Amino acid sequence: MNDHAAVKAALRAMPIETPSWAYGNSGTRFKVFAQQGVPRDAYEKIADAAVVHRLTGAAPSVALHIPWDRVDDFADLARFAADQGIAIGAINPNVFQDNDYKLGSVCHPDPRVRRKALDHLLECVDIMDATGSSILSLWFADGTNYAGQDSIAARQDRLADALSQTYDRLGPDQRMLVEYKLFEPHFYSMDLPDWGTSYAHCVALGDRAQVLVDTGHHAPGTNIEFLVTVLRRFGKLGGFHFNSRNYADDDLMVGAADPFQLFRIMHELVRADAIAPEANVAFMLDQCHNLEAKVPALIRSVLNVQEATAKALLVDADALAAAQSGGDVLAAHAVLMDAYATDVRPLLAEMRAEAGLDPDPIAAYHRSGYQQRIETERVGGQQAGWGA
Ligand code: LRH
Ligand code: MN
Repeated sequence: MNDHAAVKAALRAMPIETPSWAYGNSGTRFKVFAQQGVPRDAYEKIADAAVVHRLTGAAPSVALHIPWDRVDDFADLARFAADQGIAIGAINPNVFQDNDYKLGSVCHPDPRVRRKALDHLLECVDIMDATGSSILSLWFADGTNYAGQDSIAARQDRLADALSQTYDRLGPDQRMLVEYKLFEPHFYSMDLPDWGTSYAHCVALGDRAQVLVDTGHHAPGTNIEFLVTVLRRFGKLGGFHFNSRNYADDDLMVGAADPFQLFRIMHELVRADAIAPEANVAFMLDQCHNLEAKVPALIRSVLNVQEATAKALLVDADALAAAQSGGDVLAAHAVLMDAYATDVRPLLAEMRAEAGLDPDPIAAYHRSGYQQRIETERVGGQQAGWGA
């Protein structure tokens, strides 16, 4: 069992990347409820992300989404981020909002549309060169709504072709993470519906292509920690888009809807030595704060990941191994439940205090007056959102 010092050391070495789009307005097809103080551009999103890092000490980078975060000078944006104490992380292309992409982007039947989508993916690698990012985070909305609408096999060929051309463009220190999603926005087939399809494409591409697991993208009842363990075993676990859900891709705060599932996932990662930086697993959030204030919601989310990870690091590995090899089902389960039932908040508060941080980042945020300041200052202009 890891002692408290080892738990704190492991958490201090575990960065959690926040998503720029979670700082902007978001909603559902029914309504997007705009919030006061929401950023108007990538610079303001980065300023908010820097506050999350300043208060948690655990969110040193922010992922961008293009074109939502397009700026004239990405190198300048990276310099601004550095001045704020954070870095620009994964670059997410967007080939799901242009009218041309109705029947798909890289899987579209029309080669002209496929070329347009590929050019955007390649442009995003150029942006990675400018920002110093190492991850190209790929998600495709591509799919069909009715049987027969298009050839599933032909679309796979088109997908493989675009992925391979993009892979060839990557620099030596860059990699691509391929995200999958069971359904939405298409409801008969998605061209990357599950971990198996993503895994197969990544194996075909090479070492610098790995699978991105978005925890909201599975069929209800899917044992995510199982697929994570298998992907890790084959060296294809590239990273996560953490969030939580009750029904579909709800994009709620990670650990809110199902904290026990998050703990089980982190437990398998700890067992597989996949927490340490050298494991190169990217821990990223992908959430939408449709009703709640955005910055404190992201602070809460970072804390939720830290709490689940701390509990997982406190699992008595020797007792667990003994019970498992002895076939003692109840004892083995009890070892895990003991760790899960552990209140790790005092340990994490201590870790923050030792790092010169406020033990309670949420209270610190409210005391900072930052929310009032951005609500007062950020008046006028176009609030950031998904622009759908
Ligand atoms: C798709 C997704 C993908 C992003 C988007 C913001 O549902 O998870 O990762 O591009 O959300
Ligand atoms: Mn995602």
